[in-house]
Amino acid sequence: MYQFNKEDFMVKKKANNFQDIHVEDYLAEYECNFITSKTLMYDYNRKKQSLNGEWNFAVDQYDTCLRQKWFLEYYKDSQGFSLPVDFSFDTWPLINLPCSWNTIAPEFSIYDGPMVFTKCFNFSKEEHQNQKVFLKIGAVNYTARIFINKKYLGIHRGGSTPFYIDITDVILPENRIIIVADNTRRPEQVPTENTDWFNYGGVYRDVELIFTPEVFIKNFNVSLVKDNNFKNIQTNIELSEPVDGIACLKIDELGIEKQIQISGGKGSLIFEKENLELWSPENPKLYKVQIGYKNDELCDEIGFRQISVENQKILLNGIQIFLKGISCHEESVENGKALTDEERIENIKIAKELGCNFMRLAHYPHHENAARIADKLGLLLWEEVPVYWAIKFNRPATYMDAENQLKELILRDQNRASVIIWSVGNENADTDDRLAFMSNLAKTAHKLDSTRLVSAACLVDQINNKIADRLTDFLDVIGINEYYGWYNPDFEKLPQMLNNSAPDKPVIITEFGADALPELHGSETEKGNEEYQEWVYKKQTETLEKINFIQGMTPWILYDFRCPRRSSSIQKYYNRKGLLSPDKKYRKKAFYILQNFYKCK
Ligand code: GCB
Repeated sequence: MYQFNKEDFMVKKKANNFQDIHVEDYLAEYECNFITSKTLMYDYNRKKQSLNGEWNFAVDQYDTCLRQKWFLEYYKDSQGFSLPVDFSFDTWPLINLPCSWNTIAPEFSIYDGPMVFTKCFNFSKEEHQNQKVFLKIGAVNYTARIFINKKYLGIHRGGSTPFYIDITDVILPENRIIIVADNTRRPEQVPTENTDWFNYGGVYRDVELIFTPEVFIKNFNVSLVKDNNFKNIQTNIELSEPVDGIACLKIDELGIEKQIQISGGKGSLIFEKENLELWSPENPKLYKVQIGYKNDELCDEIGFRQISVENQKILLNGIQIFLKGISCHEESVENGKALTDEERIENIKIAKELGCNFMRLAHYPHHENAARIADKLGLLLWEEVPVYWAIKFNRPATYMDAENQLKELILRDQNRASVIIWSVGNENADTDDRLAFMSNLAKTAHKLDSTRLVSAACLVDQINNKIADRLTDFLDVIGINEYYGWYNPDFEKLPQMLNNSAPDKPVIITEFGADALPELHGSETEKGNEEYQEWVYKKQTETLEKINFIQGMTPWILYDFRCPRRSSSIQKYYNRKGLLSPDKKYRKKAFYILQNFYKCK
């Protein structure tokens, strides 16, 4: 691990009076130790110590923590004189992590920028002898720089995926951890600075220590082989070290106990099991699966199902399925992006009440529990990375960032039966750079996971009014966002667009919709009220129903969400295309149109 020493911070003097406040490129020192998907590990049901709860924090608008290296905690100079410092870690105000800082007090409600969090914690070496210790941070939006005990550990980019750092060699009986979380929107990030959702800040998913044996099971997957036989199970195991040995897979309920040869830290096995009870939304059957290697044992609940496409059809377990879906952002009025499990369950229950068997988790990876809950409650999922609108498609580092987020998502959720589609992005203009960027993402997703479908939410070719996006050649299912009746006022262009299109793959209408202020009523020709939204839903569903290649839909969106771009008197900084009010207490009229449509489908 790279470690700073004091000399690293002694800036080469350019003038006799040069000081650290004059360093323009102060961030360069922290552009090393990238924490990526390579460190991602399976931690479900592992021994843990939570670091959630009270942390001290300070807004650090000018990034002074990084500029002045507060983490070194120099309170005294070499002669022992007390220095004036610009921080006071332990008397800063307290915040309860995880949370979105925007929801804790009005003064932070629209703050974008760096925020510093610090906490002291104890650790017992005796209790964890011969174990490795990892720090896991569930998500920080967007850039996180981590310091422990005066050492810089690394940087993670990407606001919605977990990351892990091996801290075995730096953890002490008494520790100070510092996280500098920076949600500044920047054009080169993924997503870029312009999105149609609110840019929450903070350490908004769990912070915890994970304990493992010296050599441990880093990742594994268990799934059905995609061969239409529904009886062949495959498993792949990766250990933390390139060792040889035997791992063991057990599924007691099925009487399965298999040995897996490990060589160079990796092992795979395919075996047959008749009469598997397959997972589906109607029957979300999960089996308890145990994987062991020497003194390491992992346990998870895993469902077996096959998702495939055949010409223009989508098949679940070999049977054609129409994906009755709804899109959903990760947001709640009370908690911002830091939803509780109860709120996640509520979202799925409302989707079920609507008649859904499918949900699009837009536009970035939601919490890993969303898929765990969907596994249990029986809901198919579309998961997405925030390659949204105008990304810097010609910038290699931006590609690496996007690809890393995709890999972190896939590795995190690879055992979730509910997840059937990886989406590599949303609404991007069909340029050569974008094609190269997103087709590479699609190839990466296929390479990492041959058991799921790959898609993207594409735009309609507006000039020719048809589905004609070059990216679709690289996708298994085509997602199409269309707003006929809303942004595109001439509704009759929708049937024309569908007529003009002849996709050779299934299409999911990944978005349609209209804004409606909850409880605002009026005529169905007047935009912004519930009757207009209801009219759009009626027209859309009537039209889409007749089209063979349309195999699903995820209208935009389950409930209204915060949106800084939207300042009209109806919007009031909300996107009002929800079928429910932001607090989910009120169902708009269009809710019942979609519910009825799904009931009859
Ligand atoms: C879209 C975007 C979505 C927006 C929505 C809208 O096409 O994919 O993020 O929120 O339209 O309401 O304009």
